[in-house]
This record gives sequence, C-alpha cells and structure tokens, in this order.
Amino acid sequence: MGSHAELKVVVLGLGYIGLPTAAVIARTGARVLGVDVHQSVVDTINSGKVHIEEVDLDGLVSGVVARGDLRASLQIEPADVFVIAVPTPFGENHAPNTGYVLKAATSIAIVLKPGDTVILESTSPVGTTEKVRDLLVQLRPDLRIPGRAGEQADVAIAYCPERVLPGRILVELIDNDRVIGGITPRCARKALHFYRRFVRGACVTTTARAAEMTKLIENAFRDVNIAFANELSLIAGRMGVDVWEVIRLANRHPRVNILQPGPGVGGHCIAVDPWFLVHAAPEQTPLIRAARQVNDGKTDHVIAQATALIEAMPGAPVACLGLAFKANIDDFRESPAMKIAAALTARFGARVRIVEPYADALPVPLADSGATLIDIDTAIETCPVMVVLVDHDVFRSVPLEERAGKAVLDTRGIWPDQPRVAPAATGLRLAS
Ligand code: SAJ
Repeated sequence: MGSHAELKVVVLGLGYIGLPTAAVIARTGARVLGVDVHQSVVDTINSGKVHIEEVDLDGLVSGVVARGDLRASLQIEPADVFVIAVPTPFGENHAPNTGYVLKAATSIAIVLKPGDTVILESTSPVGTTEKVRDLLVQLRPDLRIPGRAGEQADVAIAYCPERVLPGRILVELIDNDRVIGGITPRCARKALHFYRRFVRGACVTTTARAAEMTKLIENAFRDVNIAFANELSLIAGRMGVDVWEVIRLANRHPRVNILQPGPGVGGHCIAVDPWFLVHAAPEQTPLIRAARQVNDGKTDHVIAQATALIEAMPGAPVACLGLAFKANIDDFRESPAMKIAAALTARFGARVRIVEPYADALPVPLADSGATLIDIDTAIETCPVMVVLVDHDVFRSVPLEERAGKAVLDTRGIWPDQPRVAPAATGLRLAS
C-alpha cells in the first residue's frame, strides 16, 4: 500500500453500501474509482449527484467528486485496494447467488498486481471469500495467492462485512466496529491497515469464514428476535392484551430485551441473510427457518385483519399509512407495507388511499390500482378507516383528538391511546 495521499482504491458496486463507502474513503484523501454496470449511475456520480437517498450523502459525494477524489466508470482500473460491494441476492429455493461477486473478482483479476488488497464486503455465504481466492488462483497463475502460497503471497484477500443501518449509513460506516477476516492472518492485517484510515470503531481480525458467518448471524439474530415479537403479537391478540404494553413491561427485567412487532420484516438484509444459513445447513436451522416463516406469515395475517376491517365498513375510504420498509426512510423495496397496500388496493381499488410522505408519486406496483396518494391531513379529514403500516414520525405525532372516532388497525403500536374498538362484524382486536 502506498502512502495515504497516493492510495488508489476501486469500489465495485455503487449501491447503498458501495457509494457511501467510496465517498467516505475518498474523503480521507485516497483516489477512489467507483465501478458500476449502470451507465446512468456512473453519469449521475460523475456529475456530483447521487442516485440513492441517504442522510448527508449528497453533500459528501458532491464534495469529493468536485475535488477529483471520487470518479465513477464502467471500466475497472489498476489500484492498491479493491472493495467488492455488489449484491448477493437469493434465487430459487433461497439459494444464494454469488454470481455478481465472482464477476467482480474476475474483473479485478485483469488488473491485479503484487502488493494489492482485495476485500469482499457483500453479505455472502460462508466460503465465498475462499471461492474468490480460488478464482484468482485460476485466472492469475503468475501471482502467488494467499492460502495457496503460504505467507509469501503477492496479494491480500479478506472479507469485511458492512453492518450499517440505512438512514445512519455515514455515521455507522465510521463508528461501528468492523470484523475483518483474512484468508491468512497477514491478509487480515493488511485489510485492517486500510480500514483504520476511516473507521473510528474497533477493528477486530479473524478468519474469512468466521467473518462471513458473523455477518449472517447478526441479521439472523435480529430476524429471530423480531419473529418472537411478532408471535407475541398474535398470542396477545387472542388474549385481549396490548402486546406493546406487555413487551414494555417484560423489558423492565434486567435481562429481557424484546424487539417490536410489526407488519413483517422488510429491507434487503434481514429477510434475506438468514436463508443463507438455512440453505447451507438445512438440518441444523429449524429455528432460523421458523423465524422467517413467522415474519412472512405476519404480513399475511395483517392483510387478513385489514381485509376484515375494511369489509366491515362498507364503502368507507381507507387510509394506508406508509409504504417504506421501516420508519423515516424512502426505501419501498422488499417492504411488507407495500405488499399489504398492494393486496388491499387489488381487492378494494379506489377505496384505498395511500399516505406516504417519502413518495412523490405512487410507486409502480400501486400506480394502476386505482388507489391515490394523499397527505396525512386529507386522510384525517376523509378516511374513517386507517391502517398504520409504517411508524414514520409524522404519523406518530397525530394526536388522539384527530383520530378518536376512527377504526384503526395499528400494526406498529404508534398510537397506544387509540380506543381498541373494532366494528362488531370483524371480531377483531385492533392492537396488532
Ligand atoms: N423491524 C421490526 N421490529 C423491530 C425492528 C425492526 O419489525 O423491532 C423491522 C423493520 O420495520 C424492517 C426490518 O425489521 O422492516 C428491518 O429493519 P432494521 O432496522 O432492523 O434493519 P435494516 O434492514 O435496516 O438493517 C439491518 C441491520 N442489521 C442489524 O441490525 C443486525 C444493519 O446493521 C445491517 O447492516 C443491514 O441490515 C445489512 O445491510 O445487513
């Protein structure tokens, strides 16, 4: 690795993780090239703009692009450090697809030279970094590749998972601890040196396999714990108990910390990553698999509850509050709220009104459904039925007097003072 001022870094994949990472590295004075397969993404970044919404990202990117520290291209170039941040979706039967990772590694092989470091950040099945290593062995027989050439390798290969929370990416990129897994200990130390440029959190080294598994179990931990909360919401619904109240009470125990129930689990990580573990060890993962099913089943449960409520109020306009996969962000992909809203508009058409302060227009799956996008004030004035799907702050702050007479299905527990009366025909309790 050269001195700080002249370090050259290539980041492959300029999405929700790659772009912020590239920009943060560029801010340290490294010369960063971002590589993406989409011309529009490359053009947007080279004009100093961003194609994704993330707090403070626009200002950071425009600054580093203006200074010439960040450029984007379709073409890879030689560098000292390569960071792979491409997607790892799952395909049929929840089998992880590492095709983009291996394609990125193939392109790196063309420009790789002695002294370089290759780091995989994409969430990956255990063993993927070794696959990258094997690919490089195959494509570059002229180089001594680590783990195949003892400690006398020409290049370093490591896995370092991103673990940032959408909405707090720039803060967490700097402050979170990092787990850095090397193909060899020397690889881990080389990668550690790179992360120390911009990470204030602790950087802990381990093996590539352990680091890969660490990432998967973090998100599986959260999925299992949300599933527990969602299962509690179903039990509490049957027993006529307010689930949020009992969770709050149980959490007063010094060793209990139950998460929040909701309409299901969305986003691109927590609902996906546990499948990587289930796929790799199907016999050993009954709990992780059940958690996935509980969380997906909660979305279907909410659709059934909302349908019963709306049918019990014939003709009344219905407001669906929120489409995003979680509070206070504009990301509608893999969102349970979106799935529920789509099911309700498919059934009830123009009776359904959508309130989503983070959308300028109805997203594609809803655009042709007859549903309309309205603001929260209009919803309060015109909709006797409300289905709360996202806990955006703007919804949370609606006082009781503005919603007192309404039939409300509150899947997020944002209105604890809402009278829990449902139209008799539904037989529902509206807390969950
Ligand atoms: N959710 C609940 N109840 C809760 C917490 C969350 O229903 O108590 C739901 C949310 O509404 C949302 C989903 O879970 O639909 C996921 O939201 P999240 O805020 O838990 O997580 P993400 O997907 O935004 O980010 C996660 C984070 N992982 C962990 O917290 C272990 C983040 O640190 C990871 O970097 C990210 O996944 C990732 O990229 O893997």
